[in-house]
Amino acid sequence: MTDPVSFLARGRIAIAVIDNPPVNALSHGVRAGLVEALARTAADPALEALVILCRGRTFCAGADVREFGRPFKDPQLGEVVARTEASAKPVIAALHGTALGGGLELALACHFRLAAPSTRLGLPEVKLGIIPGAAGTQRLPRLVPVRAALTMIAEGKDVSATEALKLGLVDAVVEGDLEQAAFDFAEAVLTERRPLRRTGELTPVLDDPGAFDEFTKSLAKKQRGFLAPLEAVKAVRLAYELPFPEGIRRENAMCMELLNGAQSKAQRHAFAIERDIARVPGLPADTPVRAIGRCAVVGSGVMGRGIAVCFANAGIPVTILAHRAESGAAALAAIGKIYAGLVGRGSLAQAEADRRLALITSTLDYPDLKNADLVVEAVAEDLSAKQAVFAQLGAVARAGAILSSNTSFLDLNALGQASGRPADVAGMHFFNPAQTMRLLELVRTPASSPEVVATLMKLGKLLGKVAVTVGAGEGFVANRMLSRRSREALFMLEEGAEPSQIDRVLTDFGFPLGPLAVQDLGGLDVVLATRRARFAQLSPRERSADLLEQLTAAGRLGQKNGKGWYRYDAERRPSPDPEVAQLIARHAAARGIAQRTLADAEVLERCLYAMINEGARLIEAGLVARPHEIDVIWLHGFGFPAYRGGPMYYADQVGLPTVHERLLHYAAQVGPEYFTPAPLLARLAGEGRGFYEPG
Ligand code: T1G
Repeated sequence: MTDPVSFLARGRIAIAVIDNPPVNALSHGVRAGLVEALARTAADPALEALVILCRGRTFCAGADVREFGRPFKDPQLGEVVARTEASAKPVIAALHGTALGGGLELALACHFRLAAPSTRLGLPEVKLGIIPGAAGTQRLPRLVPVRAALTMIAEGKDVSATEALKLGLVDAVVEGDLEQAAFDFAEAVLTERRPLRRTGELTPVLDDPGAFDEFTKSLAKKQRGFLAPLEAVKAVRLAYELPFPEGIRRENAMCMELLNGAQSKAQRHAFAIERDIARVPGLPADTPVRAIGRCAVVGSGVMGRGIAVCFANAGIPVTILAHRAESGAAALAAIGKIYAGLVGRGSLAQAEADRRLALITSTLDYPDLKNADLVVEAVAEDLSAKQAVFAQLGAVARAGAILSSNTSFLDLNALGQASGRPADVAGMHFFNPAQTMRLLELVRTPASSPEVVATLMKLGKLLGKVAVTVGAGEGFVANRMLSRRSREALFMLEEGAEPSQIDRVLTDFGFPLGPLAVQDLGGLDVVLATRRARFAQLSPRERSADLLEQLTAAGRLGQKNGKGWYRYDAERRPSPDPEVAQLIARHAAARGIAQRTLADAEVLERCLYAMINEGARLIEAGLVARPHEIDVIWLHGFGFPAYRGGPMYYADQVGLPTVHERLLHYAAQVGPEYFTPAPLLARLAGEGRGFYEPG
């Protein structure tokens, strides 16, 4: 392992070059190398300034998350930044890529900072469940207004180089050769005898005292249940109240407490597994991928439009095949509205919106898809309709084109057969709205070629999605586990729980919305259609639990028409509806189901453990390779709170012996067909292991 920090001199300018792929994390070797570079610069009278820069794609992107969870080896980052700022000779940071976390903290301790135009600068520690721990919360407020500091630190939002220049966070944005620019800047600092500006010696100006309360209130809502954002507000406030040395001591103590806490461990787990799933077990890393230069979407409905926008956003031309001219025109108009909304909200420049819109065309004719490298079918969830589409695609698509379906549960093997080229077929299950939901379930059949899987995984990342490869079982993974939670919610409603109790228990757990509010949001008619499609698999009690049929028959479709499980006011605020309570009571009475009061713990356990048990079955069946994919799906597709790590990680924290015991309890109470522990779960519980330590 070569030293990750090399030290060289150009005349009177020393240069410390960090080269620690993939993101120049501030691992122990980098920290030690920086301390040595500072010492050598100080000791050599011929050297009068030090430039710190990085090779590769980015300046230091933070502390090395792989070192977390065990004692940090000296020199710790706090010492490195302190020595940097204390240097008697000017230290200049040359930033590019993503200067994040400890990387930005290192730069803040430098006396001057330059940035390449595309640099992003941030302190995203709260996303890992911690706060900056190397004086970031104390130095940043000494350079930028308090609201900017709170946005960057408590919300974890990064800023561009241009914004950083405006804020006073960097001294210059430099085009061209960054190293040369940094060298020239250092020479100028010496020639002009510029005084060293030590950030820690600056006095922060509290330009908006009300910001702390405002951020605390908004974060308590937006980041409900997360500890770190609120701690970050407190730490920033200390910068204005305490002397710098005391402020950094308090900050570091707060950071370490969070680092050792359950929330950060879960959020670091979430960070790690989101990257682990990019390596699909059994798929060699060097599997060839196919070029995807042109796409097509069959179907001009909501999902087809959203999928087309995903491709255009990634700069890929896309043709929408509509079945009627007016629906093609309607789709393009709707997509125009999507982009107009982004421009209106300031999220996208008009020129960029126009560029992306120009990439999207529509047609009525299948032969127009003959040059597509990938076609995604997004017609109605009707197997015969989809089979007809795949038969057409199999006839017109060019050899080697990938044929995909957005189906959320129908049989992809049948679609592969219909196409006549099953090796080129796999599912791309987008989540509504496709253009914003990050989760993408890539569904492989036994016939799907490895190239197709590798190509779609790479494309998923290009689309900015969290792409998860799963097998083509009933309901795949996401909806298969969701259906178990929905089943238990229906059963508990029949037994006496109210919609508001079920939703409160799950939102108190950390979900943004409860299961029934989610159904109202998506539309009870949509949920009913999925139920009907799965009807053959339902047990007699599930079929008899036809509350959705009754609600939709009573004209209750959810938020879309103001009433579903709840009644909604003009601002779509929900309130319990006595009509629903009466409907459920009549339903239960007609089926002779005794009513009782259910404890919140039962509501939570039946919803979560039914899902976890199904997750274990999915792993046993080989429909997912590991618990990683399951947790990523639930974290990114269904709002499972990141500070709990995902259902399978959460089960490990509860302890599988406990989960196993509760499953046996509910198997006796609700029925063995619903809660008999999956053999994998029973085995791991018996051996005292977890899903993440299968041995
Ligand atoms: N430490 C170690 N490895 C890291 C890493 C890190 N901080 N960041 C990324 N990697 C690895 C990642 O696991 C993956 O590895 C590869 O780099 C590419 O990552 C004291 C304590 C930088 C924007 O929170 O946001 O500093 O899977 O797939 O999409 O206050 O990674 O290839 O083997 O994400 O181009 C603060 C976290 C740390 C930044 C690049 N810093 N990283 O995104 O690539 S805490 C962060 C990111 C801290 C101090 C505190 C992103 C990225 P592999 P990738 P990307």
